[in-house]
Amino acid sequence: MTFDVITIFPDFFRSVLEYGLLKRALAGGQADIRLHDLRDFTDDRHRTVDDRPFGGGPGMVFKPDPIFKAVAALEAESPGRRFPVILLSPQGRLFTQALAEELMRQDRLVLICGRYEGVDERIAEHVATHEISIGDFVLSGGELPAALIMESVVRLLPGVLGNEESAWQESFAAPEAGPCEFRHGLLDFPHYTRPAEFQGWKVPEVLLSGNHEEIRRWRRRRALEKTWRRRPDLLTGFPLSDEDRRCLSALQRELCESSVPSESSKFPEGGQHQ
Ligand code: 9D3
Repeated sequence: MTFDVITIFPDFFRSVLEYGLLKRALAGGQADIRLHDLRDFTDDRHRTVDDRPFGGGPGMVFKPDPIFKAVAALEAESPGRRFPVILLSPQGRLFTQALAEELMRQDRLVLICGRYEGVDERIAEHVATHEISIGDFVLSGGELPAALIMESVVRLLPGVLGNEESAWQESFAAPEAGPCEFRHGLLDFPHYTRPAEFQGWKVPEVLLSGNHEEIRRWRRRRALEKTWRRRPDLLTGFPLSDEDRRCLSALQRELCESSVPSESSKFPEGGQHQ
């Protein structure tokens, strides 16, 4: 899969590409990431990519022409083929695992990284096929979002995770096939490793018991509990089994009867922290 990234900071991506999963996918030939300096698509001596906003206001806006030329040059490389052209912007649709799974089916993606106050709207209207945001927080450009999207898409490609199964399981398996965050709508259960006691903090007894049926039930219960407390939005529309329902009502009773501190009381000043 080929990613073409259009940016004024191509060097920004070097470290991301030189470590871990993306490095491995590049070396293994499952992914190819090409960096394009937006300034190479300007005509003036100063290699100008931005200008003042029509209508006034603070800051600068990316001019449409260099971005248009950069995308046209990429399209000219594979005439007649269509591929997604993604504009990263705070106004975009929210990036999700479902979108990563959709994008993974493409053999080529173009990612346009904006900066400053934004990008001339005609790019979103006439050049980009998708406009994507990675969340409701303010960044200063689309470079980190582009790197994030590449990471999440590349790890789904066959052969990248080493374990051929895990990518398959997460992206194609039927909902009943096994535990997986997001797709199956539950947060993960807690994980522990040795030592069984650390600083006086003990690993839950059940995990040392060797009773696999009990371990499975405990994990399911903890996943449900964490999701219910922290991300109740994920439970709407989630297919709960009878066992899940019993588990959640038991939890509800427990929380009503005892005075177990709620998740938010760890943060006295707010309450909305995740
Ligand atoms: C003054 C209004 N700002 C919007 C909240 C302007 C503005 C903020 C940040 C304009 C551009 C940017 C740069 N951000 C991105 O390019 C960006 C982004 C982000 O800031 N958050 C989440 N996802 C993304 S994708 C691209």
